[in-house]
Amino acid sequence: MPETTSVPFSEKYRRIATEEAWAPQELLDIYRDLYESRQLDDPGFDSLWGFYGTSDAPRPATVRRKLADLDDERLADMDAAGIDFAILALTSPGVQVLDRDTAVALARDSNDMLSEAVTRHPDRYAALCAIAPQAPELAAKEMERCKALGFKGIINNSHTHGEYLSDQKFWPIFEAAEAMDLPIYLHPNTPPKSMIEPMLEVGLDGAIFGFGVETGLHMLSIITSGVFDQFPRLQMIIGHMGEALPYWSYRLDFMHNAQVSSKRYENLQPLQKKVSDYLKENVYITCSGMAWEPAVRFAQQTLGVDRVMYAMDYPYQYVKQEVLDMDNMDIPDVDKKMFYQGVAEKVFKL
Ligand code: 1DF
Ligand code: MN
Repeated sequence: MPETTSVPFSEKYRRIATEEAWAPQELLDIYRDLYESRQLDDPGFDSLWGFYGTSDAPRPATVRRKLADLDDERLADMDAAGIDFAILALTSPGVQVLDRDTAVALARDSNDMLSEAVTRHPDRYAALCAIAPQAPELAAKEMERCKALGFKGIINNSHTHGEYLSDQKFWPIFEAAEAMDLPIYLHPNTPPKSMIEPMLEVGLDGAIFGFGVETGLHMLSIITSGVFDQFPRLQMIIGHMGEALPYWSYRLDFMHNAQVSSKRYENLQPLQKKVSDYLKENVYITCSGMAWEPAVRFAQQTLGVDRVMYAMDYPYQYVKQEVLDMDNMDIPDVDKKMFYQGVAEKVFKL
């Protein structure tokens, strides 16, 4: 099909896009300085923001401009793609690469800016609350403040300085999210230094593959560390069609049981349920970057129609044609409405 110039809004459903990135100019400036000073010892950050933050090639320059816009350009792009409503979140790695105090302050500032944008355009936007996992108790406080401001969930951009939320020191974040009934979107980050080297060597560390490997591992380790046994009502969201986990779930169930029953690892302990049960009961997935009918249908089949929703991943993957491809999927209209609208309305309480 030819690339369309504009996609009409649908009368059958509201199209809700659920992984839509933004960044205040202030944060983009910080990223540029961090990259240029090479302070971080984080080759993934340097790879990602060395590119998006400084390249003058058309795609990164456009991404930078669109990230910082929360008004005319973004709304015009949504109109042209037939996107009714966007769930906005601070782009990766958010404040998670910063030192603790700067991260806490900037999470708060960026949440205030995003809240103002939602107030300006309440019929087009809802927001996820950015947190600094570097300070879990303060993150829980910020979540409470954001909940009062009308935020619909939390954004966490995968690892924080190489550390994972499966580590119990971060569990106050899960406890607070469960208590406040706020879903946590576990968005990709670049792989940490300890993981990235062979990916960087071949240029596959980014969104093409490295993101998915890193975030899939992170989600899986949250499951296997027993987070959902401790916090059974907690709900999380992962993009990119579940970062491949739905496709793996049969093997995950078999191997988890096999390794646990033979006591192979001290840190792989029995769970109350099968790994795939947590995917079906505690995890929602979005099709960000993977608007591909066979994958959507597979995910709906394995997780359930009530667990799979639409996301565009604007501005990184702004492709109007994908909306038409999703409209034309050979699935029942009720399921399509769930995909575009119903699941998002439920998980984010829109
Ligand atoms: C990219 C992709 C960058 C995604 C992102 O944030 C991002 C990219 C910095 O293409 O480099 O959110 N994504 O989710 O696929
Ligand atoms: Mn994304």
